Amino acid sequence: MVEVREAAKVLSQARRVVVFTGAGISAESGVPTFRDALTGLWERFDAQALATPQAFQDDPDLVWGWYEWRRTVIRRVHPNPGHEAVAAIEARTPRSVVITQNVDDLHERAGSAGPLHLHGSLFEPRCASCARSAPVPDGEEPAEGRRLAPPRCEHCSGPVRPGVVWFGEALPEQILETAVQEATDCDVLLTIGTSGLVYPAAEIPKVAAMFGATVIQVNPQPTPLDAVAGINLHGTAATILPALVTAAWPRLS
Ligand code: BJW
Ligand code: ZN
Repeated sequence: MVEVREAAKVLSQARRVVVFTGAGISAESGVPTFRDALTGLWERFDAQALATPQAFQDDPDLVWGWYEWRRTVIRRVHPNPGHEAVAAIEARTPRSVVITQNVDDLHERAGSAGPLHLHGSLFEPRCASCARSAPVPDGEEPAEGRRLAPPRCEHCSGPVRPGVVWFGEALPEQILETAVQEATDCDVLLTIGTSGLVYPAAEIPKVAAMFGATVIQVNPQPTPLDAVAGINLHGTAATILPALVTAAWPRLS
């Protein structure tokens, strides 16, 4: 593919690379994307309505059960060649950083060093009342899912909530600030598997483009970021990214 060769050339010459990822990079590991239809117990619900402070307040067992079920799914799956290629890009580029919207830990498990989690993590529950961190529960959830009462905080007995950023909540200030700074400083921003619909995260590729970086997008579907990307690679992360790494660093692959 001509575009892969062109992207590989730009990537191999870059000194600072930002890799910006969304749910699509984990899809080929077996993790449903955020905008995939929900299944099982949550079939008749909309993810965008469940991922809110209001939903947790109205029905904590439904929302906590959904997040525990998702954490079980993630514990059972493995990073795919897309995550591995991202770690390879990091290892081959003098200055690089992974900024992810994902709440899974598949970048870490593929060997990426300290990805910035803009929307939090499924592995950092905290008290909804006093904000102290809470232990990650042990159990495994059934495949069809279930309602589950959130544990109680051992300090104040408040309900424990997932350590993720819901709609209407602020992103972690320091992480967002670092991410924006990295976007202003990079030569190349690689945006992978995101619909580019959720703000302020979706600003990050736009900031990079505005500050002169080449934006390379990997996605099988069109997104609003097509307009920002100088190079659009239409395909899946687990197919395109290993090919991109091999083309960029043929002697190291
Ligand atoms: C593949 C593939 C394969 C498939 N390979 N690709 C400006 C304008 C309009 C609205 C707003 C605005 N600023 C803020 C807002 C409101 C709101 C928002 O953005 N709403 C929009 C929906 C309109 N934003 C917020 O509320 C944010 N907070 C905020 O702004 O606070 C202000 C504030 C300041 C100070 C004090 C208080 C408040 C918070 C946003 C938090 C988002 N959180 C979620 C949930 C996290 C927990 C959970 O997972 O449950 O984060 S929402 C959800 O969307 C999740 C994701 O990280 C995020 C992005 O989704 P992503 O990753 O792009 O996934 P999908 O499913 O959308 O797309 C997958 C893509 O992959 C597709 O393109 C596929 O084609 C592709 N794909 N297979 C490669 N194999
Ligand atoms: Zn508490």
